[in-house]
Amino acid sequence: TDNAFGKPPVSVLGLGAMGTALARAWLAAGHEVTVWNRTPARTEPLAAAGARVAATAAGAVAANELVVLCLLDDASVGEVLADADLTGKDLVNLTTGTPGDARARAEWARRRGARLLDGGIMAVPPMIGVPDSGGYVLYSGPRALFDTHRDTLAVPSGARYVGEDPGFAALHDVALLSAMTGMFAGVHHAFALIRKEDIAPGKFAGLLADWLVAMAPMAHTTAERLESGDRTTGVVSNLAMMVTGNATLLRTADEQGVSTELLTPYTELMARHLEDGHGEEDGSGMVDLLAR
Ligand code: FVH
Repeated sequence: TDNAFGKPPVSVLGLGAMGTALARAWLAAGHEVTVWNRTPARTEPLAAAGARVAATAAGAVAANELVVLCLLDDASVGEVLADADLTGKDLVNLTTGTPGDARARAEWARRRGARLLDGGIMAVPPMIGVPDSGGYVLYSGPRALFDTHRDTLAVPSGARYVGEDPGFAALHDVALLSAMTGMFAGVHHAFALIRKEDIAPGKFAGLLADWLVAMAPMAHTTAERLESGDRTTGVVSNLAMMVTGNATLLRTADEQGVSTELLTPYTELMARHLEDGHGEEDGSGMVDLLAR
């Protein structure tokens, strides 16, 4: 039951870097928190901060209606909950997995009498419980379940609901992380280009970050092209020009003694799209090429 301040109690299973940060945030906000971790020593700092410690995962599940899982992977969720009575429980699974994992886990929970919200955490542990950190958690699953726990879920980080399909949080999460991976690859390639020159990485970093921020709104223009289907009206940087420009990127990498392993696959895809007759379009057609 809610405590005197109307704050629902929460069970947190999995006290790695992220689970610990989540449990601390709920404790700091005045929620009663019950914790469990496979390696019991990890519960000690939280016990010192006021958490109740369950001896077993089943005990932590039994303690509260709202049960948060933050484990290494989907397989560990299955293992940890194997012996727990999930009847009537509201599970919030913040363990990273694929959309398929989330859909299967939601059905698995339903068969065991529980409701499940899946969550994708767009934050690192130091951002948890920090207002305005920019972090948030994407949630998907039953809307009513999200609304029931919305205030509690908003404590560690912003809570953004992305749909009834239990796989959507994971899908959004992985899509964002995939874009981030491409950005990391580009950043590392850029630093490699200047590595052996008399250019201070610290000074270059400012230019690089500003440039990436300036280019980020292209996500919106891509979305507009995908939604309208119009790939050519008002194009300012067409594919034919970009493919020619890519050759300069590759030749510069050669001149600087930098591997082209990161750039080559994408430039080859762009060249293939050009050969298919899309030279007057912007780059949004690459989405169709990839999704085929
Ligand atoms: N940390 C981060 O930056 C990212 C940010 C975005 C979201 N991820 C996901 O969050 C999940 C947990 O990540 P984490 O950082 O807390 O991970 P670890 O510190 O490695 O802790 C892992 C916990 O999982 C427990 N565990 C692992 N396998 C099992 C198992 N078979 N049975 C029971 N528990 C298991 C582990 O227990 P122990 O090793 O302490 O006994 C930790 O509690 C994850 O999905 C990230 O992708 C974090």
